[in-house]
Amino acid sequence: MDDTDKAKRSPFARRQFLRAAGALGAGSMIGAQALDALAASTYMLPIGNGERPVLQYPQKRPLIVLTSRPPQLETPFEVFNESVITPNDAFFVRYHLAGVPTDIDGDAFRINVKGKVNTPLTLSVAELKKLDSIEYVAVNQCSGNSRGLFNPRVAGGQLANGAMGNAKWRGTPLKAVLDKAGVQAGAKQVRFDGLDGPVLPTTPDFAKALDVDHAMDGEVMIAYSMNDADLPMLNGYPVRLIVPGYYGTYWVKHLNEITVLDGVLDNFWMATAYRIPDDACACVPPGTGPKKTTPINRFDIRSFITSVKDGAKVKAGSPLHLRGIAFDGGFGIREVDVSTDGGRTWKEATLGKDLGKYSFREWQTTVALGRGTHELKVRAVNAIGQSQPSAPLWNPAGYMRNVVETTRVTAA
Ligand SMILES: Nc1nc2c(c(=O)[nH]1)N[C@H]1C(S)=C(S)[C@@H](COP(=O)(O)O)O[C@H]1N2
Ligand SMILES: [Mo]
Repeated sequence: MDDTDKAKRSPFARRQFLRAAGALGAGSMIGAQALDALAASTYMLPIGNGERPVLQYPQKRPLIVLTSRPPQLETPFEVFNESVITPNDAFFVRYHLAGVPTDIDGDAFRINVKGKVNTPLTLSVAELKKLDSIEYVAVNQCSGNSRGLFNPRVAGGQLANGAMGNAKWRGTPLKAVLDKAGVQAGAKQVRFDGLDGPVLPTTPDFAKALDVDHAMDGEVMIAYSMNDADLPMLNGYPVRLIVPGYYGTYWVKHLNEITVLDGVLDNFWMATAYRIPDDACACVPPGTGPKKTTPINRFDIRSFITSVKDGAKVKAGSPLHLRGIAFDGGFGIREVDVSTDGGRTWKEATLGKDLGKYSFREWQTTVALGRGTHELKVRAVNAIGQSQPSAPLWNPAGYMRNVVETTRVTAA
């Protein structure tokens, strides 16, 4: 089968997929039998060795499995063309440690606030909901989203572009909680820890920290609602931290411990992992290591065509409607341009509804392609003039890919 045929096929291995979905029944928990059936189903990611099992976890539709212990699930890219908001049941899942909670009593759950505060607090979710509330749409993206596209390849989860999602979050500003507790003078950072933990005592517990000023900016949120519903268990039920514009690593799930520190958190997850080269591009020459690193922070700017797949066959001469999404670290998308000639010339696309500076921004345009193969490209510019590189930047952890992506199509 040639490349074009391959691309025309659904990336789901369809016959097995349907059989597997049937075996599950309606919205059920996963039984051993259903698991066996689903394991037969696969999805082909557009990366080397990209064949992955597809499994349905509780509260989720079938998603692409990177690892099952702990669950790391990628969203099929088709979902991003269906709506600008990523449905809860399609939202990606990332955990580090195998001690993942599967059953949390939301009424019994407590959030402890301690450390350098005047009044330590123990809050139930009901009490949290009585404080101020805020709501906004924001993208959550894993630092290693698209890592599988790095060249030279790097170690770590080989993800395609589906470790991101856009949701409407509602919750209590972290500032309201910290004000209630009273942050003491000399506080430097706030540490966030969730209910999940390591299975082995030698594995470092997953905890992250933000500087106090950031934690108190009024936007960082303890969210109890995602797209007008409770958070799915796998996305942090009953509450998680939302750090808009920042990589998902800070968005601590099942958040049950908030500790105000008078120093800088020096654990594995801050001091060793999730660090990027401390330079303007967060990059180093391929194959080399950075001299100095800094904790990963804001998203860089990205854009995608969602309506046409790499390798697709389209009709020559007639109007081809293109659409997609763009987002950045919170300045907001100002412009999206599309090229049909490999980046030689660009045409400005029409932006869709503005759902806020932290959201995916929809774009669309219409092009016509003559007979032959074409390289479609899309690039975004944000409100402060940042754009995407035309050649990929590299770093050894495989973070922050944001090259102008290329979609090859054949018009006939
Ligand atoms: N408690 C907890 N929170 C966590 C993690 C984790 O392992 N445990 N992983 C983080 C990382 S690296 C990412 S990318 C996001 C993913 O959020 P999601 O699983 O809701 O998509 O959760 C973050 N919060
Ligand atoms: Mo992540």
